[in-house]
Amino acid sequence: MRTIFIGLLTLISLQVFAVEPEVYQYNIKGMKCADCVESVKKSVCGMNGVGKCDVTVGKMTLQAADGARLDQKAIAKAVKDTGHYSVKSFEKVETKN
Ligand SMILES: [Cu+2]
Repeated sequence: MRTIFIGLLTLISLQVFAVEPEVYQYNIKGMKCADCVESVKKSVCGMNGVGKCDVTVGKMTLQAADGARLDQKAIAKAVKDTGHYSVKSFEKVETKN
């Protein structure tokens, strides 16, 4: 009986802490072609805390790696340091459970 109770408690707390990784979408200024996409990919997709990384011309979607959060300051800096690009705006994408 006690074991079942503890098992149930564990299950409940796991549900509470199983946070979906956050997803953000970015508008990026200055991107014009596939080379721009490659450059931005190179500097952002391998960053610490970045899981899924999808880059198209002018747009980027990032999903945080498991248990990590996206460091918006570091991401904006990485985009800027790539060359003539900058994060114009970004917003959180609602993910369904
Ligand atoms: Cu380009």
